[in-house]
Amino acid sequence: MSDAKPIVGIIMGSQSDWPTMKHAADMLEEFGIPYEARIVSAHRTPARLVDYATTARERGLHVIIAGAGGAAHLPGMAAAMTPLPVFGVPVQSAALSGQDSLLSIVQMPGGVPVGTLAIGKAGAKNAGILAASVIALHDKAVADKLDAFRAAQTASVADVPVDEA
Ligand code: RP5
Repeated sequence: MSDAKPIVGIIMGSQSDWPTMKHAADMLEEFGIPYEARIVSAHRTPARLVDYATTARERGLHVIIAGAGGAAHLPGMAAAMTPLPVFGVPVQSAALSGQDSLLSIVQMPGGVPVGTLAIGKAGAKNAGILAASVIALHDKAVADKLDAFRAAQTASVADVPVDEA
């Protein structure tokens, strides 16, 4: 994590979410975007959530990535308290494999949007890339890195499949 002032906030409901949410952080690192990562639980630390979300914009954040599992209220509650774009990552749960997390996050009532990603690692990775896309609108260095990332990804795809051992 760099010492620069964070412009993306990654929040998660529990320490147990970090192995998933780290994939968002990894993408932000790749694009050179300063971020912060915090445990903020809608259920266990509601006052921390209110403080985090209500001060996010004035502290200089541009985007919030929020990951939670199970009865995953964190992204929606954060979105209720900040005008910043909030991207929600459904963390894979033990009981219902993250389908509970997904439905909890995606079914926001009209008027309070949460951009909802896929369950688990892919969702966290894409949340990081999506946050970079937002930052890239006004940051040429990030835009160039994002273009390079996409070009490398495209170049990595073979034309013809091969037998694998
Ligand atoms: C949610 O409950 C968290 O986001 C986490 O995904 C899930 C389980 O949390 P722990 O019991 O592992 O702390 O609030």
